[in-house]
Amino acid sequence: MYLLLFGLVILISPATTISEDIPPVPEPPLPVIIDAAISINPNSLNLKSKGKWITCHIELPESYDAANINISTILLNDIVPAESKPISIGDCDGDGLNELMVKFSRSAVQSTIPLGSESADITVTGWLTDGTTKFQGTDTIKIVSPKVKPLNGKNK
Ligand SMILES: [Ca+2]
Repeated sequence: MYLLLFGLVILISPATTISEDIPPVPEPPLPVIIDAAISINPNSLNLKSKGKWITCHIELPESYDAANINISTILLNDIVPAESKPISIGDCDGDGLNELMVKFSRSAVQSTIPLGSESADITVTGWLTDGTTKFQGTDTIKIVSPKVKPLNGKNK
């Protein structure tokens, strides 16, 4: 019992001192994270293709508007930033919710995909202009690797 009381005194006294001397520092608000529907095009990536861009449509849940996405905060697989243009806003699939269309450098996206992958999860994140809401969503794409010739190259 004595030990328990002693412990309580130790626990309580520093906290009391702090609350009297130093005003509490307000913590930055945690982001509100919302799920976005991500659609990557092409959804089959041929590593031999010479295409320059990957196109991505981002649709936010109801009560959010994709027009409020802060373009400069968009990242693909945590690394690749969205190009600042071209962008467009519209409801391509006609479900009443706007999608934001952005583009990413195809070579930069490919560099995030491990060699030999047959498919890859593409995760896109970003912030809304309110500065407190973050969206994230994932699309899975197929990877078409160039055919590798056998080392000895001999035909039977
Ligand atoms: Ca839509």
